[in-house]
Amino acid sequence: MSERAKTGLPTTKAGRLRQLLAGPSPVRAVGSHDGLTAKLVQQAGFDAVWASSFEISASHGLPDASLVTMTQYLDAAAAMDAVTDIPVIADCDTGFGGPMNMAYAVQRYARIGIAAMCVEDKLFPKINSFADTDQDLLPAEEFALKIKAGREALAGGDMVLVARTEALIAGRDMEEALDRGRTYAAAGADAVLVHSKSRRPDEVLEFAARWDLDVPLVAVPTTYGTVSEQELYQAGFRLVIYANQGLRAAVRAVGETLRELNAAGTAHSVDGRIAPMSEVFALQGMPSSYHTKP
Ligand code: SPV
Ligand code: MG
Repeated sequence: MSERAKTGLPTTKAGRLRQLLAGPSPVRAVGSHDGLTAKLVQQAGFDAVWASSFEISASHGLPDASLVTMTQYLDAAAAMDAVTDIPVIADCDTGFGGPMNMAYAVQRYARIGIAAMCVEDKLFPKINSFADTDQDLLPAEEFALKIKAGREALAGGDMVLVARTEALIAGRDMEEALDRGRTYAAAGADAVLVHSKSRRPDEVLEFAARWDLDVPLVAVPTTYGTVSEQELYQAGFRLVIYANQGLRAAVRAVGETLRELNAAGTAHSVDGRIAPMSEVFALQGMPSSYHTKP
């Protein structure tokens, strides 16, 4: 028996995530799209990596609209998982199809040790929740079949299944959002993510106040970003996902640097605003004896 097994510490990242979700403070995850950004998330001190469909799609130069395939998402999550010690929560959109697709995806993700999968109740092909367009939902009972299929495919495995309702995003009322959450929990979800594009946290806080199950809630405070992690935790949220701040920082930084480089015509012009090679070497895990000056 391993030392960890003897001490009762979880031996899998899924087990670790389950332990964190039951802990005294919110689990904090940050969006990522590759090994490097996942390492940055870990290095900054967060608890988990959110393998974001928005970020992974953007990293391919594509809209977050079910264009990237399941195996591309899986490869991206695997790359993040392979170089970090913290759990990866894979954003799996609508589960890549129907219940059979969901079951297959769960088996593939579980086999490589991904800690959690999150699936949402929009219609396939889905489009990002903040796109300025109407959003269509799958009937709750049909989505519950995907959760059920995922749970069965896990066959007792410890991967965490997060069911995400887009009811509020799609303009449905609070009652429906709560009913959907309850239906998904009954179908086997370990946690329920209620997404909102409100500028204020009131919507998700009302959801949490009326949530009557012992199933942890998940929040993505992108638009209602003034709310604190502590307020969310006290309301009942156990996982807080900062979904895309890293990618948006990179887009801004790279764009500005390249514009400056283009205007100046010397590499030196941007030296002051970019990381030295040694910093990247360190992130890559290059042996320190190889580190260099630039
Ligand atoms: C993502 O990061 O891909 C998410 C969160 O699903 S959101 O972009 O808000 O839909
Ligand atoms: Mg997504």
